[in-house]
Amino acid sequence: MTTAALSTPIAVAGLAGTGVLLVAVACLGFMLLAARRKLRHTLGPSTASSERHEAARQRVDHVLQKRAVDVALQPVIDLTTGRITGTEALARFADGRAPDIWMAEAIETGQGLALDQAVFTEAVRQLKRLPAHCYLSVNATPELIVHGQLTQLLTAQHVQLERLVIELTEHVKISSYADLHAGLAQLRERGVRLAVDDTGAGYASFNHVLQLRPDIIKIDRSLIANANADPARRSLITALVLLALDLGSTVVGEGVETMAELNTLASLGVDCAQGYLLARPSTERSRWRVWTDPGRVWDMAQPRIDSGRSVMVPDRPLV
Ligand code: G
Ligand code: MN
Repeated sequence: MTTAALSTPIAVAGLAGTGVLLVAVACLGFMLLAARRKLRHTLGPSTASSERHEAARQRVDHVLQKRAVDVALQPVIDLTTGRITGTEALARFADGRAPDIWMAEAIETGQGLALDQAVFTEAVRQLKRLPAHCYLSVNATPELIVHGQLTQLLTAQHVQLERLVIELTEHVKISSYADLHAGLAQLRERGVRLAVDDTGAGYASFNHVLQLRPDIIKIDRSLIANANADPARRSLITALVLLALDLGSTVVGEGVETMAELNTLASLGVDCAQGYLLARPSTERSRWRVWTDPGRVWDMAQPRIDSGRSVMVPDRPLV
């Protein structure tokens, strides 16, 4: 046998061996890929998104540990007297992101209720900074009312319950009115007032108001904006004013930005207004003192946008 004759089968065998090896490597590759995919499926999000998740969890944790949330107040003004009736507490975070974004992040990391409780606690603490003629209105989610043990929380903080208003947003769908009623009953029996927030913007406004029979109906800015130029918006506002009359509720128009909107609300019988036209929300205690001064009256003919300097006007009746 020649060398050539000998080497051919060896070469063939060699080639076949390389082929098997390649197939084996490819198979192993596929198996590894499949295993990784399966692992990713079992373990949840990819590394990048689990890092994001962990960073979010730490951010929320920091807020919870350090109580790193500030409270801005915005006055609610009686349209017939021009006097303050109360203030709404709004959460403000150091990074400037909106409270809704923080809340969504906390829900994702399983800290939704904890953040809700922390923000609520920080907000109600401000009541002691306000004089007796002012209520404090604090936003709450249905989840917080059902599971937040608010009665215990408020009792522990010695909050004057008859000066507290809880605003329940209309944006969130209520899964059980029975649970919500049970949670609210405890608070309302003790003198806490209930406001339906964002009325007219969310799910089934009228049904929500009928179910809850709130002390205060807050009309959403989406109905207020340009109501002066829109008969349909004015009809809806009137419908809410009539409903409020039957329920014995007070009506607050939210997000009032122009004189035309303010005059429209007054002419339709809305009781109170809140919005940039009257004062922007502020975290400055000195401004809270100016707003809540018993002598302070907003001149409804010229409320001026309150952008840093509070405008004091003489204490005189409005016409
Ligand atoms: O949904 P709720 O009513 O809680 O929302 C209050 C929000 O509306 C706050 O973030 C507050 O800063 C904002 N806000 C208050 N007054 C005005 C206003 O006149 N115009 C607008 N666009 N937003 C306002
Ligand atoms: Mn609100």
